[in-house]
Amino acid sequence: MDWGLIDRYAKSLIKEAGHKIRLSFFDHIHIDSKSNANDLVTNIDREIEQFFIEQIQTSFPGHKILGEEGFGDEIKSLNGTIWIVDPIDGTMNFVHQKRNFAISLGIYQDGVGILGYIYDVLRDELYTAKRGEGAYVNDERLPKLGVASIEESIIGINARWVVPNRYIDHEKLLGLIQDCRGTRSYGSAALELAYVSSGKLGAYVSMRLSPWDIAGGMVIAQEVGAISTNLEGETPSLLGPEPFIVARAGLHDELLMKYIQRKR
Ligand code: 2AM
Ligand code: CA
Ligand code: CA
Ligand code: CA
Repeated sequence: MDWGLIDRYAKSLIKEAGHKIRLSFFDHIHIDSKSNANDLVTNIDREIEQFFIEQIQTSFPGHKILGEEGFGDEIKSLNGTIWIVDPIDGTMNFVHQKRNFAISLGIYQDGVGILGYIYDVLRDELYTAKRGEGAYVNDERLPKLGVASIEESIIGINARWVVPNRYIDHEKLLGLIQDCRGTRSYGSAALELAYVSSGKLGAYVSMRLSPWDIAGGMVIAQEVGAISTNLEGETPSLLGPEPFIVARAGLHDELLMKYIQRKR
């Protein structure tokens, strides 16, 4: 497999998709809701996903594609070459703020993440990584992450996980809110993964993320030494929704041992 070629192709697709999204700001955007009133999707999410799928299918007919909006293949195993794409991660931000959203893409070979991309469309910042060759934001290399304590870390977390919820013991999580330096919620899982990888956040925690939210970011995180798991400390399966934690090495252990426990 010529991963260099695939990498160059993926980057050009993402840049073109980003350009299309920026142009869409001048058009009327049609908004629908999916699983609930706050779970939004627009015609742009669908059009961008279809753009990726048509291009990838034409150029790499043997590859499979998993996309959030369902235009790709039905994926039951990670065998083969799979492109996992979220055309707009942070749709609510796209609709309400026209910023703080990203395109996320991960390319996996037999379950192993080879290439990862997160494109902050409005800032024109492309986070990339190639397995074993490091991670970058645009042309700048991201350094390996050093150690940091909870007390000196900013944690990315949505307030909905700190109120009673069906996934975790929220009172333990309140301890984390008290002990850490501060919390942020950006509303785009992909960007929050990019921020952990580039040292802007110590960790990011969410109780329900899907493969397309994390597939690109996990490849980037791995290259800077950040650890991505579910609540059991296992690598996410990328076959369905799961709780997700990404953090610097030492922080990750402390989060799972002390603060984040599955509800019994
Ligand atoms: P999305 O914008 O692509 O749907 C919001 O906190 C983050 O969680 C976004 O990255 C969002 O991705 C993701 N997310 C995953 N499942 C979601 C859901 N059911 N409703 C809203 N956001 C969801
Ligand atoms: Ca969505
Ligand atoms: Ca998403
Ligand atoms: Ca999305």
